[in-house]
Amino acid sequence: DGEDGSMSLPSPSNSASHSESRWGDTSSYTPRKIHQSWFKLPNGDWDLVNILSTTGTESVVSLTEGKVLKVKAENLISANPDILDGVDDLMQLSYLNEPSVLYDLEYRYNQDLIYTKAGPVLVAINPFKKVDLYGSDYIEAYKRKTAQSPHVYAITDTAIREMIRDEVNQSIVISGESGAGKTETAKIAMQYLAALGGGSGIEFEILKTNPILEAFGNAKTSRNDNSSRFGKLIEIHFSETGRITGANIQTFLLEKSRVVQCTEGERSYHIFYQLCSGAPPELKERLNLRRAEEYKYLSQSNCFSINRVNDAEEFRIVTEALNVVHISKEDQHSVFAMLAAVLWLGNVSFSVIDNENHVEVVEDEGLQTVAKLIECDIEELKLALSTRKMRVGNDSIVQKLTLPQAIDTRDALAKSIYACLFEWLVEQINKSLAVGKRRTGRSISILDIYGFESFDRNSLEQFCINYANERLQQHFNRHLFKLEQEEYIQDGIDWAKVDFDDNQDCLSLFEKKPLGLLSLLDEESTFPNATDMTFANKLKQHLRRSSSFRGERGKAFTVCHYAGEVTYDTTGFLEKNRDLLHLDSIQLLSSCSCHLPQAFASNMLTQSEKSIGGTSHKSGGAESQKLSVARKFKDQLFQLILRLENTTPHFIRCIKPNKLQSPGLYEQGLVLQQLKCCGVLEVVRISRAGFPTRMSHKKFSQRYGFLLQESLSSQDPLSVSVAILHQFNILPEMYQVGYTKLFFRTGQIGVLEDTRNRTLHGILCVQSCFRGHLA
Ligand code: AOV
Ligand code: MG
Repeated sequence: DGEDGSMSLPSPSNSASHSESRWGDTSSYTPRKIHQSWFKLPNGDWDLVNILSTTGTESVVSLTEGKVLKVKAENLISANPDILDGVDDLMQLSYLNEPSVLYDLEYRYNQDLIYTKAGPVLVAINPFKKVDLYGSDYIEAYKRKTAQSPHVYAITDTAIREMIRDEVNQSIVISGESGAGKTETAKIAMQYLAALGGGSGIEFEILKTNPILEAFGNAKTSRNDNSSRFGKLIEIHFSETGRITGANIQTFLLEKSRVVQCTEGERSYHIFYQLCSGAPPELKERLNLRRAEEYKYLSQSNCFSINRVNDAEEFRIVTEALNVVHISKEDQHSVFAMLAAVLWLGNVSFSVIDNENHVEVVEDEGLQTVAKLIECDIEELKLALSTRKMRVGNDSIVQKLTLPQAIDTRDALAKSIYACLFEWLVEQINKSLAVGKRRTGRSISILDIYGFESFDRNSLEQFCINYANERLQQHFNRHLFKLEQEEYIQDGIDWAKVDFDDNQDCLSLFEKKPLGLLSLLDEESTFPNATDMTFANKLKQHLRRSSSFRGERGKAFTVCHYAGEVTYDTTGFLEKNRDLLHLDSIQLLSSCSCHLPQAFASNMLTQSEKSIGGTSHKSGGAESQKLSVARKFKDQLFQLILRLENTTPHFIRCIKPNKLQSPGLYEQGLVLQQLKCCGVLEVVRISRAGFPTRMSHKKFSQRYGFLLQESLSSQDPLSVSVAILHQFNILPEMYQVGYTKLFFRTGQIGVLEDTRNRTLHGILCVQSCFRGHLA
């Protein structure tokens, strides 16, 4: 090791002396990195090394930090020439391998170029800081097409144009794990749509739904300070002329358990803290509001604030937004009263009155305030929280609740009020954004769901979230791998199939009937005597043969998701899945004078009427029967995918560069894992090998046939097409002739179009000159 450590890149003259060029397809320039390669360091990172000499299967290399090593040649991976540093589409890389892709993205990331194309997919790496890439100047530049670099604006622009050109609804599907930047990306896309399609004013309302839904549906988790705890599809409608006419928001499964319990260091929904610190004095007094620290539901996780977030200021923003979407002042007050009621419910306590652990509600400030806020009779509230009416034959008896039962009843009520409030808000917003009667046109939908999650402890919430991501991954695979390749094969062109990680096995594990995770969960949820343990055992018994499933000790099991393995703890699965609210609680809500609890109650009753007739009279029939959580979620997901299938999709993949949520930190291993699990490399490989431009023989011969210099004996479209291709010397590797269509590589049709335009122009000139002479 005689090096002094000063070497970094080889000089150009140095590299020129190496004659064994491996750059077959890029020989038109002199690569400086001609003898540079990637070498994997013991810590897993890739280093760009210089090859000093090669003998047979071994090479002597010097690492960036100067050390000289002898390594096996097979451990070296080709690096791209400097000229390709930081290309904005991974398709342009000569060597498409993991380290090269990682390097390209990092090279760009270090210059705040957070967007890169991977063929048709936009890759966005979370900068975790403000980057100067947004705002009206940028929007204008993308609109005028003077800005070319990959951007959310660019992909959104394409969606608008294709919507107008093809008269087909579009979708922008954003995916990535928790904290990767999906919600921010969705907002950036909305900003562009609002700017281009604005004018009627409705666009302001659409933008203002963001702070509202984030306040009520986002919370701080250990992965993301502003983590979405619900899924969202916003469909924005346009007129024929490209103006926004309205919008509709559909939400999916809000994580309501967070309202009553959350892990150390996490927070409940933002709106609670905003209300506590931002409510003006008179509102505070009316709701008998205290500091967040004084509410049990909020204080249990020991986290009240978020760095760089001012909850009081956010409260002002949210109220303003509520005004914009036409939620009346009265309704806003009712909304805040419901929030305060939920908080005070958490402070309601019980005292044990006998040696069977039966309880009575303590009549204190908590209880009194709840009754006042939801406007119900305090005695009825006490009964609803501490007893249960049971039907025995034709008689009705009243049973006292035990302490755990009473706590569950109280928490279930709090969760229901919150979840109903969330649904009610979305409904009001939708009324305000409703597309006018004159539904003309097309739409662009933006999908932003909760990202893949794996915590130390994973429950039914993670189970549903990860299942949703699994479905979405299949949608992605279908469009970018399956449909694309099927079209080639159907039309009989010469195509070497590119393999991709199919996640069908994992999806089947969830969806198979009757022996899949979801079916078994539902089945077990209907057995009154089932426990989390019997559920776990059932899974292990029936699913152990699936390669995506692994039983664990005790009540746990592991699923091998496309994005990694997750171990779920079945504790609480059944109860959360049943999601029961006792009729006593529903009746309590309908007895309230305040219109919101009334609306919630009637909504719940309609839902249970609509549900599958299953009449389970477990504990005497005092529960409202409705669809299980998993079942409802699955139905919603199917509908979602159906809707998406009727659109032209545009995919954005968000990547989280580090787990600390901090700027400037790019962890290769973490990035690579995300690129791999969503198949970014394969997408690029397919796009590069593929033939993105297609035209039927007929259309092609009609469009360019007149350019033929020699007349043909046969006039069938195929012969004409082939003759055109020959006349224009289109290289055989640049196109393929299918049974019905011609397939071209990127850029090939351009030459023909130019000639066609020039020729047409020429003809017109000649004609007008000729007319000029005659005149
Ligand atoms: P997520 O939606 O993908 O997570 P977010 O969109 O909430 O992730 O992003 C997390 C945080 O990253 C944001 O709060 C911002 O601080 C930062 N961030 C993301 N994108 C940008 C950007 N383009 N510019 C600046 N900062 C950004 V989750 O909802 O947890 O799955 O469930
Ligand atoms: Mg989000």
